[in-house]
Formats: sequence, structure tokens, C-alpha cells
Amino acid sequence: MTPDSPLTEQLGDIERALRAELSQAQNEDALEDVRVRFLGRSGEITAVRRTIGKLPAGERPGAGRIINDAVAEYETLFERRREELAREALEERLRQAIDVTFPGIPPLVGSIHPIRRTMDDLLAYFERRGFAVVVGPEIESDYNNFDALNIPPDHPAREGLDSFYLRPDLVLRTHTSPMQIRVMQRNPPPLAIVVPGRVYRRDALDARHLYAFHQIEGLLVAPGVHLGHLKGALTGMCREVFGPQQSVRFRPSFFPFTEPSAEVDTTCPACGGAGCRTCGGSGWIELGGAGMVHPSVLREVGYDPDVVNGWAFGVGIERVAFTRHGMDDIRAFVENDPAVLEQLA
Ligand code: FA5
Repeated sequence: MTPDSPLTEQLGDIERALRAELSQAQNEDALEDVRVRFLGRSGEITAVRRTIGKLPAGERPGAGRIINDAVAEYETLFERRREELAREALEERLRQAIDVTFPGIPPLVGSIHPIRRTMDDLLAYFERRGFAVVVGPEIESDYNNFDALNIPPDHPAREGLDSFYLRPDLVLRTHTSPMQIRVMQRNPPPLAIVVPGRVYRRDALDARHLYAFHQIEGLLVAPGVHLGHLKGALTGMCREVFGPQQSVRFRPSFFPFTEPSAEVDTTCPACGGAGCRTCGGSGWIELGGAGMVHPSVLREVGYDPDVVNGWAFGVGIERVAFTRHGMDDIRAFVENDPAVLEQLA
């Protein structure tokens, strides 16, 4: 400050500098720094006030008023900048909290699990053909699960290794076939039923095996029933869920409760039949077992095998669903990864 500078000009310079600094200040702390430098006890204004003493006595009150007016103006500038910063801070917080231009998060929509859907489709196929749907307990007597099905006590499936025993006489059913016994014991022939349900086995987990999985049992008992009906029913079932292009084969096999017996295979969905790890190199995936109900089983429930005969099948639902969706590992159904389930929906 030079003694001959007019006071107002000097205050004008200070105001310009102050405005510049205020516009640079981005928060409360920076604002406070500016205040100290301009209005603080050792700030610029104090320096200006000190010069009043050097003025002639008559000019001092006027100079004091001019300075006070200027300070009042500076205070207003501070206040405006403070409000501006507060508004900006609020807007920033709101921007972070709700950006109305941001695409929304679509709600996750659930879907029917692919196992349930395949089960429903298989049941619907048989219901349309007059089969009744029945369900039964997952805890079974070993009589229903084994003995009544002509599975002798020395059969490997009866050893604890393959089954989960709860008591010496109670087992988590290893297949849906014990429902054949329950239904036939309570109902006279003819009958046509399908039984969906969960079954349990001590199998080692791999691309084709779970230790809790689902089966559908089918049972038709009436006079004159033959293997051709069974083959037709299962071929039709496969066409329904896979479409006509999928190959299905019937392979002679053995079950103690059917004679003759067959296994139903389909082309491996992972390799298209070339052979891969999923199908153990065979190119085929086993869907289920089937056959003509063994006369011993019919006799066991009080039916006369000379009057009625029947066919039965038990199909693994996971295997059907996994073929249907062209998967390479059955475990995906129980891992329940939402991304995978969404793809299958
Ligand atoms: C049976 O369970 C017989 N009760 C089927 C049957 C019923 C035959 C009526 C004759 C008359 P098997 O053990 O093969 O058979 O099993 C049938 C199907 O269940 C298999 O073909 C397969 O599709 C499925 N399955 C078997 N074990 C597993 C497993 N650990 N994980 C997933 N699916 C399995």
C-alpha cells in the first residue's frame, strides 16, 4: 500500500483478490484459510486499518466507515461462497445416492428349477395317457425297498455301502420302485401310475452321479400288457422331452424285479455320441431301467401272474434334464448357481 493510493482503490484490489481466492476454495477448511488471510487479526484488512492512523484526523472517521462497509461486503461474499459449497456438496451426495439417469437394477425373477420342470413335463406326458400320479415316503422299510422287489439279502445294493440305513430295517429309499409294492398292495389291478420322488444312494459324485437325485417310476399292470407297450411309452416320453432327433436305445439288462429287463440310453449331450468324460467314453447316457414286472413281485403283493402282467420303469430325472439342456455335468443342478439356472430357465 502506498500512502497516496486512494483507500477505495486499495479495497477494490483486495476484493478482486478475495473473489479470486473464494472461487478457488473448494471446502470449509479452504474457506477458513482465506478468511484468516483477509479478515483475520494479521490479515489484509487489519493492515489497511492500521493505515488510518496515518491519515489526517478529519479523514479518519470516513475512512473507518469505508473499511467497515468493505468488510461487510466481504462477509457477504464469504457467506455466498459457503452456501454455494454446501449446495454443491449436497448435490454431489445426491448424485452418488440416486443417479436418475443410471440404468436400474432389474429385480431377479425366479424360475422353476429345471429338475422340477422336467419332472412336471414327464408326469404330464403320462397323465395325458391316463396314468395317476402318486407319491410316497423317502424313508422306506427295507422290505419294500428290497425284499418285496425280489432283491435277495446278499444283493450288493443291500450292503450299507450303497444305501443310507437309518435303522437295520429302515433305509432312505434307493429308488422309487418300493412304491410299486405300496400301490399294488393297496389296490387291485388294473392300474397305471407314475411316481416322482427323491431317492438316495451312496454313489461317488461325478458328472453323472449325485447321492440325492430324482426318479420317476412308472407301473402299468393289466391283463395282456407286453414289452412293446413299454418300449412305445418310453420312446414317446423321450420324443416329448428331447424332440424326435435325439437317439434312444434299449439295451438288455438285469433287475431282480423285472424279467426281461432293459436299460434305456440316449446319446450323450456333451459329445453327441463320440465318447467323452461325461459319458465315460461310451457316447451314451443311461436314463433308466425298465422291464416286465417279475412274477415273484406280482405274487408278493397278492396278484396272480397268470391273470395280469405289467411293465415298470424307473428313470433318473436329472439325467433327462441334463440331456435336454445339453449339459456336461449333472452337479450343476444342485450347485444352483443363479447364472446357470437363468440360462436353463
Ligand atoms: C433303478 O433304480 C430301478 N429301480 C429302475 C427300474 C424301475 C428298473 C422299474 C426296472 C423297473 P438304476 O439303479 O439303474 O435302476 O437307476 C435308474 C436311473 O436312475 C439310472 O438309469 C439313472 O438315470 C438314475 N441314477 C442312478 N444313480 C444315479 C445317481 N447317483 N445320480 C443321478 N442319477 C442316478
